[in-house]
Amino acid sequence: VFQLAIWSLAPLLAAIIALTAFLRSAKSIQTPGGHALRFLFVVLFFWSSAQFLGSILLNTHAIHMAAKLAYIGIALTPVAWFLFALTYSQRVIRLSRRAVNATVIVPLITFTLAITNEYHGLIWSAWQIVEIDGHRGMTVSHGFWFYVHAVYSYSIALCGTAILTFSLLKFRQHHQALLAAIFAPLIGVMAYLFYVSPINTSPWFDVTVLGFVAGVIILDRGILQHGLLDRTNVARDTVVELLTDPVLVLTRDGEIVDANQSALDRWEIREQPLLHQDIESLTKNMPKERFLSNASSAATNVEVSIEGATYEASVTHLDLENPDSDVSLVFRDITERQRQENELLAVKNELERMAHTDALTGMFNRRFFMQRLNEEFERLQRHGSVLSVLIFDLDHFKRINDTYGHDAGDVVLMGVADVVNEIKRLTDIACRLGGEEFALLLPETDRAGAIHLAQRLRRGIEEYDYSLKVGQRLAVTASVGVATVGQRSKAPENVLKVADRALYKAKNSGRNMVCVDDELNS
Ligand code: GH3
Ligand code: MG
Ligand code: MG
Repeated sequence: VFQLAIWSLAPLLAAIIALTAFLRSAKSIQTPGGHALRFLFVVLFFWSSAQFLGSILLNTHAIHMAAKLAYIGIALTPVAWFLFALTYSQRVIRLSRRAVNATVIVPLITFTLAITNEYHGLIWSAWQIVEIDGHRGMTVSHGFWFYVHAVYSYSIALCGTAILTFSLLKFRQHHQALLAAIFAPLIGVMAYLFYVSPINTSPWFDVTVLGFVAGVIILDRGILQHGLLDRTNVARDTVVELLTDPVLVLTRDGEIVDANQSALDRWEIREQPLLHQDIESLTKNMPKERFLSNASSAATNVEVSIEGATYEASVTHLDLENPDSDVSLVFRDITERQRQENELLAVKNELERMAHTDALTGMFNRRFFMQRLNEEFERLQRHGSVLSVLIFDLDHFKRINDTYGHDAGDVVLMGVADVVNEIKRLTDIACRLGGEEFALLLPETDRAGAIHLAQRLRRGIEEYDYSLKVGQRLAVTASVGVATVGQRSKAPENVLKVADRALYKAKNSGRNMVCVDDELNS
């Protein structure tokens, strides 16, 4: 019933390897291409085991049957290869389910025709059982459909290889995996060419399937060893792809060589694809050196504006050891954050301004005055020099309010603020202490200077034309108290009290005048 010959070894070996590979590949099922790879092992197993059976059987009918069954594997192997390429490099092209299903139509026809060959001879136009070299086997002439099948198989296998090559080119570090992808089917083709070449003198020495199995195993190793089918790597790849932050990969020359979906969705314009553009076509006026020269093994952040949005780009070398390696940019859109920060800053500035200004006159308020007074004292004690303070209070202001109304009083207060701002120097701090009482802090100003300024102020208030705003001629005057302190003053913080006392004296001495407190030694 059986015959044993050395020729059976090749398909037997192929069947064992394919089966083992299938069983061992159970873990890779989760990774892209994993299903198709297992499918490839299965169809190769069918092919090789059917061929093995055919080579050990003696019964004519059984040999025919084995040859027919082998066709399920022969016809599906190129499709399985194509599907592996397609699903492995999922981002290169996407085919619809229908298109994928359509790829098995020709193999199914081929298999059906092989099974029913007796009725039409479309696969084998003639076959005969011969005995050569003491081995019984089948020799055939091919029918029409066989050539359809052959053309289809080589075309689809070539497509698969092209897709895989293209996808691996994107992972430019993985040369070995790339070579494996190209050589895997080539080994099978070479094995087939050897089988039909004149070098091979035996019609039984068919190593085709073994060649294909070997090719796929090499591919499996090549890809697995370089982590391309490794689950964590694929997971990382998927994470980058799903990340809502745009990610770009640049060469050292600033050419964009990879972009995740988010970057494509955001920046790709139909007429101008993102890939192979210079990064400056995106960043416009920002030179690419900002990214490239800042790239280091530790991520550095570069702020960049692209199409009206502001991003913080985290820049990293892809190969930590090689400063000439590609550079990855992960962009975080900080437009909204920046807008909020600016808004908050504006609010903070406004609050700060409000906290130290008086609403009616726009002068500083008492709080700010006290703060500046303390600062000026500290400076005075460290660096010496001299400092004066004026306090002035409008005379009989109650009467103005009573006679012309509170609003008129307010207008007078604003007029006084105008006078003060007109007269004071830039470094002087003017404030409304409250009511109709004001103070001026005069750094680097001695007693004589302070008195001089106080007199100008008193005259200014008296001469100012409040009628422009109030509508009638008003007599407004003020009394001014002056205090001056030097570095060696015993209690400089008392300067306000001293000035207040001088003011009190001015009020008591008839108003509309400037007084200095005599007890003060500067
Ligand atoms: P003198 O200082 O010369 O002794 O007399 P005076 O009338 O100015 O004295 P007093 O300090 O008693 O009166 C202050 C008045 O200032 C009381 C109040 O009617 C008025 N006043 C205080 N704050 C304001 C303000 O914001 N607007 C207006 N219109 N009046 C104010
Ligand atoms: Mg007053
Ligand atoms: Mg008063």
